[in-house]
Amino acid sequence: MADSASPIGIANLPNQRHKIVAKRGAAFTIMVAGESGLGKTTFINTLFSTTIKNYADHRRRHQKQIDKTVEIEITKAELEEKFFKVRLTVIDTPGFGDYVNNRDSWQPIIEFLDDQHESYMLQEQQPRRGERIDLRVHACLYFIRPTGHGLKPLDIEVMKRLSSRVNLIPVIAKADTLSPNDLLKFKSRIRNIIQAQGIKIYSPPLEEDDESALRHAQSLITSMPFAVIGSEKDVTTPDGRSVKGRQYAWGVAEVENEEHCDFKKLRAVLIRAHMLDLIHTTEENHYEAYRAQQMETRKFGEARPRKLDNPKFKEEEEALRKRFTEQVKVEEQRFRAWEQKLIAERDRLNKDLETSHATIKQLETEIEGMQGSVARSGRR
Ligand SMILES: Nc1nc2c(ncn2[C@@H]2O[C@H](COP(=O)(O)OP(=O)(O)OP(=O)(O)O)[C@@H](O)[C@H]2O)c(=O)[nH]1
Ligand SMILES: [Mg+2]
Repeated sequence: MADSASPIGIANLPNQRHKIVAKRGAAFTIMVAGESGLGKTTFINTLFSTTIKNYADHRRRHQKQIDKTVEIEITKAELEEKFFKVRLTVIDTPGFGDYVNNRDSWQPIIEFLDDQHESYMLQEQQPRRGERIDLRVHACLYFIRPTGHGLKPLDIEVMKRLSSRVNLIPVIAKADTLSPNDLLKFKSRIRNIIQAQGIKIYSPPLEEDDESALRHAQSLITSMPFAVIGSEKDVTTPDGRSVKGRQYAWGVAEVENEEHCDFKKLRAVLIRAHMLDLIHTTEENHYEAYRAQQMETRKFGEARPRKLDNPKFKEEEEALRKRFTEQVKVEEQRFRAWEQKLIAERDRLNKDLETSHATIKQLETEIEGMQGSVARSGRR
């Protein structure tokens, strides 16, 4: 499936590492998250169907139902990339945002990520470290609703929490619903918000010594956040090709056409060019950060405190309470200002009324005066 034009990450590795990796293959775990109904499950099916050889034979094992996802689901598959085996695990999560209490709906995803670090850390502390069970997530794709406007406060909050735990890759869902122009504007808006909010997203490494890799990474960065189209179906284009895509009256939105969306770019980042970087940064940055933080707050070998006693959890609670109080204050101020404006308006209206009354009075006097003079001239 690798086309020769795109750089193959594995082949670019220093020899030593290349050998080790090629012999053992790699275990790679991807997670999808985001609001409900954005096509997360469909994306997973699309990824499997475009990367697994003989997918038709394995369809039943890998294809996921695209009913609403209601719990965290784990699917495994084996890919072969240029004589190199990848044990791919994909974690599908229930979409959030359609409950009254949004907080509860994404909390399990954060806990899942922490639990994997925790479980790996405990296994590392065992005297015999045999084959470990490792479900640490190497890349988390965060699906953004293609509104064309920006990010919701909920997106920002969840992305912040994800980005401190995992390599976060934001993606724009259902790219076929935005025009190319609107898509470009939307991308730049989202990049600005991400920067302004200080959300750390995954960025392909810029290797200065390899010109073509450098150019490739730069072009990836300018396309971020990747816009994707997902589809379970093969459809026929007006020029007679059978492709994965979505059929419309105007034609076909093709999954693997770079003019239509960034699916191929995203897949190349995940499966080809940057898989090892994603694995290493997970180990070196995110896992290390978790380990260091846990070491600070508890003694060696001690179990993780229950959620309620967890200082981090308390800290979050505290931050939330503070934000709530601040918001109430802001609302109160807004209300005061509004009240002031109303009072001023009332005074102005009262004044107007007074002036009108005075005018009416004066007019009445004038009328009386005129009536008086008419009566007088009648009598004459
Ligand atoms: N137009 C368009 N529709 C899509 C795309 N991907 C998925 N859909 C449709 O969106 C609907 C929801 O898709 P799912 O894959 O179930 O969405 P989900 O994000 O897994 O939803 P939850 O499991 O509820 O979180 C389905 O009707 C899909 O056919 C896309 O790229 N473009
Ligand atoms: Mg789903």
